[in-house]
Amino acid sequence: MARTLYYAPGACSLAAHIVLEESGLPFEGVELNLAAGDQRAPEYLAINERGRVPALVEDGWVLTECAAIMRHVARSVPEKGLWPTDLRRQAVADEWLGWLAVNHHVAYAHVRRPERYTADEEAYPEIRGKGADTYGDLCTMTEVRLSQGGWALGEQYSVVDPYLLLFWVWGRGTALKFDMAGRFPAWTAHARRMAERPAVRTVLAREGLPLPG
Ligand SMILES: N[C@@H](CCC(=O)N[C@@H](CS)C(=O)NCC(=O)O)C(=O)O
Repeated sequence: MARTLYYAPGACSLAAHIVLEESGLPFEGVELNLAAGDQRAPEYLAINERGRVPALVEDGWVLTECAAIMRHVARSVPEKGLWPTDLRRQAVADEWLGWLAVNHHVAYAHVRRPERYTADEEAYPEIRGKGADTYGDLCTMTEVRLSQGGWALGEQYSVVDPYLLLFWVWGRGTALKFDMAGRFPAWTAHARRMAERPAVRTVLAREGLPLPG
């Protein structure tokens, strides 16, 4: 099967990229430059009319939305255990994916893309500031959830963990510059454990991102 992942370095596609690498499925990665507007090029809009990454294409079939791609890839390789089999564990995995997608991602969008939330450029600093505060609050809640160590679902590594790494990377990044190790030590320990995984190291290197330190 021909399988292609459209991604941008350091974007939310990072999580799907890691899950695909963990899956062991063969795929081609196509890198988009969001700053240059590749996502709005007609060739890409023909794949994802929303003009966003990630997009996964399997033999011409297109799937978008990070969480959906991660679930689909994980379920395609049940032997890897990236998606739990136990019903309640599945529910908790869905709980994590939904919570992260509608809270962390949206708070971060206020920081990076204030133009989505107001037409008034003078309001950008306030929207960015409030988005950063909200992101910090969400990080604190994440820290509490991860304070018992292990992976998001306990002993079982799953698709939730790469998604968590994405939001840790964004917290560390230039837009937020959070002291992740100082403020969120349990989450940072999780990020460091992630960095021991060969698939994670491969993808971080491919996307030009430093390892969690
Ligand atoms: N709900 C989508 C959001 C996708 C999204 O917003 N992707 C961003 C990168 S993190 C993007 O492509 N931005 C390009 C733009 O806004 O022009 C998902 O979870 O996949």
